[in-house]
Amino acid sequence: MPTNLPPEAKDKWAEVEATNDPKLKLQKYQEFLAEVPQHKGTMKLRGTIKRKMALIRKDLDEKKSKRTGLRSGGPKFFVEKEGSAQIALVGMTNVGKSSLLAAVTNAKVEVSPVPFTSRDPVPSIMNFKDIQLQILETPAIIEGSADGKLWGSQTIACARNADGLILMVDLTSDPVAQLQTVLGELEKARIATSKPKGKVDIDRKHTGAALRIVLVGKLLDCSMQEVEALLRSHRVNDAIVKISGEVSYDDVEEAIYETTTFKPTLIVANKLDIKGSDSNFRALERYVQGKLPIIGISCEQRLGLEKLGEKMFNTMEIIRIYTKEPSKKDPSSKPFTLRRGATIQELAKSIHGEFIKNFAYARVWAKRLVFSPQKVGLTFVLEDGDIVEIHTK
Ligand SMILES: Nc1nc2c(ncn2[C@@H]2O[C@H](COP(=O)(O)OP(=O)(O)OP(=O)(O)O)[C@@H](O)[C@H]2O)c(=O)[nH]1
Ligand SMILES: [Mg+2]
Repeated sequence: MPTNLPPEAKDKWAEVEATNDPKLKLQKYQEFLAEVPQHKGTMKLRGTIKRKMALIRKDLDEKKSKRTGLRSGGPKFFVEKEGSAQIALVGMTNVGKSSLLAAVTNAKVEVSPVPFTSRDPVPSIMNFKDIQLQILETPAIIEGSADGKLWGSQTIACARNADGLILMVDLTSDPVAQLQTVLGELEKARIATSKPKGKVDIDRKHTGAALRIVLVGKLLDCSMQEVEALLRSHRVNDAIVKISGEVSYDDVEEAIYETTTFKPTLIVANKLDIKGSDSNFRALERYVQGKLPIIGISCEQRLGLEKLGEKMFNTMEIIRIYTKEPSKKDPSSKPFTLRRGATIQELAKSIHGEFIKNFAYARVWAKRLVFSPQKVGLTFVLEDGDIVEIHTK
């Protein structure tokens, strides 16, 4: 949906982008917002700005409390990542988020029939195979979370920062409606749960650097000239804009304000123990049509929990690589974890930057290879369970 911003708003946005001073930025956001007309086409944009302002305010508060030596009592927006992946657990209230955390990790959280019990993100580690997954319970989502209602700014910040999501629904009340609400809020916050067909990256440069548009893909409904005119009308005159995959005019306009981020998502449908919930589960499956993975569980009866680790591992597309030193007989028992499609290059990088510079070749042991070990180069695509020995010059 087009935002149809007036030129005054576009000028203000240029001022927002031009400053890195948090206080000034906050003020510029406010001024920008005052110029944004209130209609459906700008709804997402207004939400984005409010969230960005909340983040800056939070940052400023923290700095102030550090200076004064007082402990920051404010809400947590970011939780440090641990393990192979940070997975934000999102859902409406009372769906059983805390119950799940308590069931699969050693977190001490409050489970209660009272709505909105959890008001702060709570991280906890779940062991799976020989790796660890960090699950982060977030405050409940309601309609309006993306605009900052209740603890929305926190939940959205956690979801945007995480590597993936568990979207939890309660099977004792309409799960499709819950799914729609949560997906709606995520969408407003420019969090995509399915792999986007295209991507727009805007890398702003200093004044005078000129505008360069690099297209490696296809524009769906506009020409390069129109894209350039759009960017320039939003005062994007000095930047490298990378467009890859299939991208529409609206996608380009959205990227000016905030890039859409994709999070692999697993739907977890809880309370399968309650009578009648199986028909709700089937309705949910019909609605989702296989577009997202779903798992039915009961935290209370501990049903289906044994499948959760595997489902998350697959959804997150994690692969485990066991490295071996040339002088040693056995590979390390602790794997490096990467994402599906990763190559020797990414492995080398995650072990040590120096490895790439001095890389000679690697040897790989894997069941799928006819001969193991096989001598390979940096572009070799790894799979879960591969054993790799890197040789340097
Ligand atoms: N029958 C049944 N009840 C459950 C199950 N899981 C959780 N509950 C109940 O659902 C209620 C809410 O559970 P919580 O785990 O606190 O839910 P939450 O999503 O963390 O809720 P908030 O943090 O308040 O948003 C509690 O009364 C739980 O006992 C389940 O598998 N089956
Ligand atoms: Mg809770």
